[in-house]
Amino acid sequence: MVAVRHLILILGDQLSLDITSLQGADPAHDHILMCEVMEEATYVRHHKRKIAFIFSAMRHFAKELKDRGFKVTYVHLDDDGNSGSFTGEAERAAARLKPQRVRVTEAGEWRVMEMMRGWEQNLGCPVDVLPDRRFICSHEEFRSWAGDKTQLRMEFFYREMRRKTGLLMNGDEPEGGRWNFDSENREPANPDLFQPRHLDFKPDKVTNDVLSLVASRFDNNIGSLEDFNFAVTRQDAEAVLDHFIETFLKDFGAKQDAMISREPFLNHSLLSFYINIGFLDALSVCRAVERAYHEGQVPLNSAEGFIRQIIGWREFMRGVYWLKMPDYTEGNFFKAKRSLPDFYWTGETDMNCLSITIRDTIRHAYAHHIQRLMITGNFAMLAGINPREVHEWYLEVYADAYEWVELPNVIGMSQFADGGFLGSKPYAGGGNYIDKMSDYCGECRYDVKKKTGEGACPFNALYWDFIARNEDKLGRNNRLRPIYSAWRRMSQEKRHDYRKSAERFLSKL
Ligand code: FAD
Ligand code: DLZ
Ligand code: SF4
Repeated sequence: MVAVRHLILILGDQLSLDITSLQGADPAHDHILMCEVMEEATYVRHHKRKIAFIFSAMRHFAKELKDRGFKVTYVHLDDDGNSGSFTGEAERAAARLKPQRVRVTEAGEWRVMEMMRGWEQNLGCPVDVLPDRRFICSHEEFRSWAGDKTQLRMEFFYREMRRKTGLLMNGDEPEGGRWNFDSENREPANPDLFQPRHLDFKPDKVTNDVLSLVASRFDNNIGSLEDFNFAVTRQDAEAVLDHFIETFLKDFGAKQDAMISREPFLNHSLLSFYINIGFLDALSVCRAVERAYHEGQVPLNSAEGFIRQIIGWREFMRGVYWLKMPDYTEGNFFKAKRSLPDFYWTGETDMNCLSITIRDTIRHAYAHHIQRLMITGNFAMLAGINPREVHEWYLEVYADAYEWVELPNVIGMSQFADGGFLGSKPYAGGGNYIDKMSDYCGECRYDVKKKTGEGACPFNALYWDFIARNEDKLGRNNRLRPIYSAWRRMSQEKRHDYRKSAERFLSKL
């Protein structure tokens, strides 16, 4: 047997030819290992579609590597001898191939990085854990930007990333004279009969094998595999990007915050699956969007709004995750204790906004940002659900969920469980907000205009109850000053009614 120089382990969310572990790789000397393992498939009970997507994408990527001449050991979930963990599989391959070194790009999740700590000893050879250069901001750079600030704000970080990448910049100045065009991105819901369709991909043989495997091995997990339509190759993911730019980007900004009953995707890109797994490079995606703007195909508010989500929010979330782990999972600023209601697993609730968002989630392993933030997230925070349970739910149900991006979005942005480290005020909203931004309320059993009592929209009382019961924690927040003034100006009776209505609702939850 020819001696193996490097054994290169590629994890399920590192499916990129440019990943650092593959840089300088030589098919003549190096050997690649990819493995489907129960530990990753079960550390939370992932949505069926998420597992199917990741396994099928991994199998297709392994084939691409083989087509390029690489020797690849691909361990299938049901292969004899599969040890069930990254550590076990790295040990087995190292014992068999006796490489001079093992190479792996750092894992996205803290949990997996902890695992890798012991590898040098277990594998009996040097292990190189390389930085993940798919991100624009390195850990060191983020740490140095964060310094000893007690609160971080995405907007300032985002400006640094604009300067660093040169995206939408004219020298030192932002294109259009402003950094942020969000004020033009809040068009309310407006159902459109001619809403264009997103791309669907028909499962091939590889995907069909994976779908059978997932159906039999993960039958009790949430979700449906029906009409599985994800792109599972890099080429198809690139087609999703092109179609997004041609078809949806123009109105991306205007429709970004809208929610429509029978339109789970609207003008969102559905690119998070493919960027997070490695099929698409975040910076290249942004450059393609910038190009469309310069060619006059899309307006600035849409291009800027989209680029901000990626070089702003996405990078910022990753920075916060690595700055704050492992303690960040424990955040519970409001000391919320209630368990996640059962309807989060079924969508069976009379609250139409929650029912639609959760049913979309079960069906597609997807809900768009404003549904995640202002429907399921908002409800959990107002109802005082334990943030740890909320975090685990989000990690399970979305096909783009990896802890490095999911956790700060849940603990920080959506639940304010970090006490305002990454957000200046909680994203809390009552029925009025949901009614303005969606068409959900028209078909709901509850009356959004009714504030308390039988048939009133529960979000109304829950909102004011949340404000009242957390006055000691939020009362001095400048951005909430008008809200607390309004609360204090209310009659004693009205305040009492709100709190009683919320109490009645919560006692039945
Ligand atoms: P678009 O609306 O088309 O946005 C474009 C891209 O911007 C996305 O593909 C994504 O890469 C990026 N992006 C947008 N908002 C964010 C954000 N807040 N943080 C990071 N990236 C962002 N995103 C995940 O990728 N994985 C998660 O597990 C995840 N969990 C979330 C949980 C909560 C409670 C909330 C409020 C948001 C979460 N997000 C998560 C962020 C966001 O909702 C998704 O990235 C987005 O809905 C993905 O759909 P899209 O590709 O159609 O996004
Ligand atoms: C999410 C996931 C699942 C479900 N299964 C696997 C797997 O079997 N093999 C694998 O390499 N990766 C999987 N992943 C993605 C990993 O959990 C992810 O790479 C780590 O969490 C590091 O971020
Ligand atoms: Fe949701 Fe209230 Fe509107 Fe019903 S009335 S859809 S519960 S916001």
